[in-house]
Order: sequence, then structure tokens, then C-alpha cells
Amino acid sequence: MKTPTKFVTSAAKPSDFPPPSLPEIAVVGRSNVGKSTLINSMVGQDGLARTSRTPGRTRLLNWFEVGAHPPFFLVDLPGYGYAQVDQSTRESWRPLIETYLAERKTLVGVLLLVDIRREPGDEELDFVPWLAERGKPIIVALTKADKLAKNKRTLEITKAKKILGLKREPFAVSTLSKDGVEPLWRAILKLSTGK
Ligand SMILES: Nc1nc2c(ncn2[C@@H]2O[C@H](COP(=O)(O)OP(=O)(O)O)[C@@H](O)[C@H]2O)c(=O)[nH]1
Ligand SMILES: [Mg+2]
Repeated sequence: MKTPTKFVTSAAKPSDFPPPSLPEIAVVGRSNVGKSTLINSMVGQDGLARTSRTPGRTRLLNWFEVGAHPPFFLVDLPGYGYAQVDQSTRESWRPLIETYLAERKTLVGVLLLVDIRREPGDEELDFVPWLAERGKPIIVALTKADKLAKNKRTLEITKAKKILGLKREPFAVSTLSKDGVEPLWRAILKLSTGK
């Protein structure tokens, strides 16, 4: 399935954010968790969001306009948890992302990605209640599900739900096998309409 989607703009600071003209969903997660690859896979357009093997490359917020009915923006956020950048650079990104998430009026929800092989860490544990306090719905997806056997996946889904205190089970997705991508995309489309 393909949803016509186009790159809108990148921003390194709030004054570069595009006008809040459409509802938007932010994609959040550690660097290299598979944010860009998943965006490409969900909309069915390889090469739309840039993917990279180099952690920490994408330091900008990237807006994509999804031509669904009705349309909305997907925002690829810079990954947190960069091991290879110095503390001061890391600290300068945090306010940008936090400001965006806290103040963007048109933000209707967040897609949080966690590598299925990694137990959610402090960043995710802090992030879930932080969003809940701000009344922002969250969808969690465990990425790179192809790295685990099916029975092990189920175990990790249950574990992540419990650790993160989620109401719903997280999705397990693989952009390689396409497992779980379609159900996740349906949930995102629904969230984009505020339902
Ligand atoms: N095995 C596997 N690798 C994946 C999957 N999704 C992404 N990757 C790989 O993970 C790396 C990081 O992906 P990327 O989308 O750039 O992550 P981002 O930094 O979060 O945007 C790339 O080498 C991808 O090919 C997946 O579902 N399965
Ligand atoms: Mg990326």
C-alpha cells in the first residue's frame, strides 16, 4: 500500500518550524532504532525519509505531508541517546525536542519506537508519563521484530507493555518482513484524525 507523501521541510530551531496547518504525529526514538526506515515503509515510499547506518546523523526535525484523507504531517524527530556526540551538543537538542513536543499546538500524538531487542531504558520510562501529563496520546512500536523468533517477540511485547505501563500492547514491526507495519499504519491514520 502506498500513501502519497512528500517532504515538506527540515528545522533546527522553532523559528524554522512550518506553519501548524495540519494535525501532526511525531516519530520519536533513539538514534538508529529505525524511525526513517519505518516512515518509508508505512507510506510505501523507499528513500523518502533518509536512513542511515551512522548514529546521530539526523539532527533536524523533518516534516512529511501524508496525502491521506484527511492529510496530516509526520515529523521525524532527531534521535535521543547519541553515544557519539559530546554532552553539550546533546544538551542543546533536548530543549528543542521538548519545546516542540510540549508546545506544538497541532501535535495530536506520538509514535515511540523501541528496538525489540532492548528493554525500554530511562529515556522511554520518563517519556511515557511526560507525554501523558501533557495529554498526548502515544503509540509504541517495537522495531526490528525480524531479529527475534515469534515466541520471543510475544514475550518482549508483554514485557514492554508492563515496563512502560501502557494501556495497549505495543506493536511489533519489521520493515524487512513487513510484519506489523500495516496494522501500525492503520493505528497512525486513526490517531491522525483524533479518534
Ligand atoms: N533487521 C532490521 N533492520 C532494520 C529495520 N528497520 C531499520 N533497520 C536498520 O536499522 C538501521 C537504522 O535505521 P534508520 O531508519 O536510519 O534509523 P533512525 O536513526 O531511527 O532513523 C538501518 O541500517 C536500517 O536498515 C528492521 O525492521 N529490521
Ligand atoms: Mg533517521
